[in-house]
Amino acid sequence: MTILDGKKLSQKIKSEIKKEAQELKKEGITPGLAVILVGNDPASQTYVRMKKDACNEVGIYSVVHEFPETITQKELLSTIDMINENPNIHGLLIQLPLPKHIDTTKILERVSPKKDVDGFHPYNMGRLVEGLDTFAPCTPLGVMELFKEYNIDVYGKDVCVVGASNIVGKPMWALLVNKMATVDICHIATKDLAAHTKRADIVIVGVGKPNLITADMVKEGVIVVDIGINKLPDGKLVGDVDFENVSKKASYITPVPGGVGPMTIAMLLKNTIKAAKNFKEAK
Ligand code: L34
Repeated sequence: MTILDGKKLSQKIKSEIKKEAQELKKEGITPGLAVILVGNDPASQTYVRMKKDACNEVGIYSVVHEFPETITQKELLSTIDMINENPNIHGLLIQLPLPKHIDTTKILERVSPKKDVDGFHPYNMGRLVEGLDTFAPCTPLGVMELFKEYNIDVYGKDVCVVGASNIVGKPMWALLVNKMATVDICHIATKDLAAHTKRADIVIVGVGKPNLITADMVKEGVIVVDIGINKLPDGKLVGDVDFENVSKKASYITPVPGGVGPMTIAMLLKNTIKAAKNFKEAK
């Protein structure tokens, strides 16, 4: 059993990105990222702080726009318009989830597709499905990067993706199908989840339910990617997979923490560099 070590790979990617940021600076462009954070959800605050720290580490300029839970949709839209116009900012992300009174789709559609480093704009999602150059969402992109690092070729493999969200499951499906995997997407209405996971060469799960995937649900030698992040009452961080038992059957498995999470952040940096390069070329 090999651990898919996202923490280690993210460090390696960050050192490459640092060099690219330096190159861009020599050419007169400091890559810049803006993050919009609404409300005071502790997990969102943690992730945004981690994103800012990662930017500092690699030499990407970053600004966090923090707003109270009570911000209106109109105010949020005008902030996005302002950032879209700012030539020093190449990437913009709105940390999710947003408060209930805000129409998330409307907000995400306002982000310039050129600055959409999260890849959540329908324009970029459409390009992703068509296999065109685009910004792919950071979490599924990080999973593909882990596969590449460990020489896992998804061509012709049976992959089961558990979770059909717009930010994880659906873009994960697109990235895998574009690499010629056969992909099952399972979700809350799936009749027999185990029937799907059992026949899969690769199981990728991002639902937010501790111990959803147990050892009896996977085949011997399976590759398991755990995107779930759950905080137990005692403060311990776990994924959606019963790691202790599933790891005994797996050939490769990601840990939580230290698996997909750090890769998400590394891919955000990568997408920001890409946005800055695109900006440079368009000048
Ligand atoms: N717009 N909203 C937008 N983009 C995103 O890409 C995200 N996400 C998800 C929540 N909302 C978002 C993130 O950034 C989840 N997420 C995220 C990012 C990083 C980590 C986890 C989730 C991460 O690095 N986790 C660490 C543990 C961190 C801890 O100690 O809490 C890990 O090792 O898994």
